[in-house]
Amino acid sequence: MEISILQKARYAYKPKLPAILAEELEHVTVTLGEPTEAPADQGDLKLYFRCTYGKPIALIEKGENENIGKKLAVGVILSGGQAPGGHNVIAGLYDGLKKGCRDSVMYGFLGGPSGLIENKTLRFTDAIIDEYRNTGGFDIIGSGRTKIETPDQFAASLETAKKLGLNAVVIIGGDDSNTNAALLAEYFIERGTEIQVIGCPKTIDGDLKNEHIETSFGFDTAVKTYSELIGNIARDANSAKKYWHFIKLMGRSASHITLEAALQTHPNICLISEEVEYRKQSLAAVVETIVSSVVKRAGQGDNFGVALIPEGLIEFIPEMKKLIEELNDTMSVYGTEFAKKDSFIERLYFLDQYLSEPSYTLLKNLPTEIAEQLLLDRDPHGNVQVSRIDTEKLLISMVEKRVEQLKAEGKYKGKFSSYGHFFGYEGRCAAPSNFDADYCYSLGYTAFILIASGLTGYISSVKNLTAPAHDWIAGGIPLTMMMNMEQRHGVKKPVIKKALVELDGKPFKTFAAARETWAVKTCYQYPGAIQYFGPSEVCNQTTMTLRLEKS
Ligand code: FBP
Repeated sequence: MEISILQKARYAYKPKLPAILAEELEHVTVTLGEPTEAPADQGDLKLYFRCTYGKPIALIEKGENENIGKKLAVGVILSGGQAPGGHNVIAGLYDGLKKGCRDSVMYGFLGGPSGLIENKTLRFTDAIIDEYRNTGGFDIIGSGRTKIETPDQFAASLETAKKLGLNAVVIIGGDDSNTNAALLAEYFIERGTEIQVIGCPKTIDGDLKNEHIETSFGFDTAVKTYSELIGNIARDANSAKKYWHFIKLMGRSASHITLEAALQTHPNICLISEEVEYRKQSLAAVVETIVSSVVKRAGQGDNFGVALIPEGLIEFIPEMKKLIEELNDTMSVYGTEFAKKDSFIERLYFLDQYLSEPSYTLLKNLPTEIAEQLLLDRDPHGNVQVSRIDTEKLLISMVEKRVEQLKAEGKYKGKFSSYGHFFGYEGRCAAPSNFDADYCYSLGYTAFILIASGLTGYISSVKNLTAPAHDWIAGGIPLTMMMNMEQRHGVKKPVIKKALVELDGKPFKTFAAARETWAVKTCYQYPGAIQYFGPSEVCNQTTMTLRLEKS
């Protein structure tokens, strides 16, 4: 197969490791701190995690480690949405494992957690790993969104692990997948086995982070990719001066991607879902925010602009949130009956019986296309699939109506022409930036040290990420330390808390201090493409979000 020159060069790239991981491995060990506590619901969590609750934080340090050289068998799973760098987590884990003992073996579970349940595997070789080093995508073994939740699924997972003679399973995933990792770790101990489970923090959404996990991998590359595209569109808008571009950006619930893209590109409008919810802004109020910029810019002759919209916005607008909750509840109870309704009108009639009056009226009055999208199948967690709702189109149509109204009242004399875009899948499999390539490789390598040190129920952690990789700090965080109890499908369950945008955090405040200027003036930034080779300040900088949070 023909491969591009860049790809060849990326194969040869040697990811940078924290200094401690570049040591000879027999001189690397784990030191354990004090027992830890979850931030909330400790009592309930102790019941769920009788064997694994409250373990100490593990720090990788210099020291003798006789376990490192033991022969091990490890299985790895890529879980959930793709994120740049996943292949490097696998490569780091593999290289660590093989450096520890050449006879160790590593399996990849095909298609996500279902591969573990159904025992579908690929046994890695040097040649396979080499073909995927520093590449984007999850295609080395594929990913999936199956949740290991029924007793049969847990039992089947254990059976597979036993059949393969595994010492450990590594789950590379987001908050839900790492919650699963914690439950599996507990289950394996309860069943009297020594099979360990280690998680790795993945998601472009950037919402798996806390004091110990500074960022999830993939966020850096995905946002840089979107920011390049937004910058290109902004430059086009400023060249042609005739279109407003409404750009919806991925990120299921949290607006981290949109906020970071705004910090990188300075759009005229950037909506932050968490703020909309905090201010209890209605759909009409959100539209008014955009219209105000459209009108002011038209007043100075600028009939163009760029507006960024987070994918999850719709679920944070109070009246929409209520409608979606009622729809989710109705579908979870009457889903089979609902699925039998062939036409949109039939579905509406059906829902009239179960929705509250305001929700039903709202649904009826939405553009039909949007209403139909709200009624699509739910994801495996019972949630509406926000990436399939054209929020940008909804806002465009509402802004259009409003400016027409203002025109009729003589309050607006501009021209409003628009384009809608959705950037999501464009960024999830991009070739990882140097930051993500290094970070992911270090996470995989760290996961190996945690396994070789006999730990289970931990997530691989690499910190101090705004410093050069040499100074990064590697270790393991007990998963129960990141959990609380939340209502899921009417039942309280342990979950890792999603990190939403904090309105009193530096990234949001930095944006908020500039946005009034951006709304009126044209001051776009054009970040350009990710650079892989060149000066460190061009190639190795991570996101502004992380730099501001750490400053
Ligand atoms: P993860 O949380 O699994 O990393 O997935 C994130 C995401 O990319 C969201 O931003 C998006 O809403 C969703 O996945 C799309 O899901 P799908 O890949 O199933 O279309």
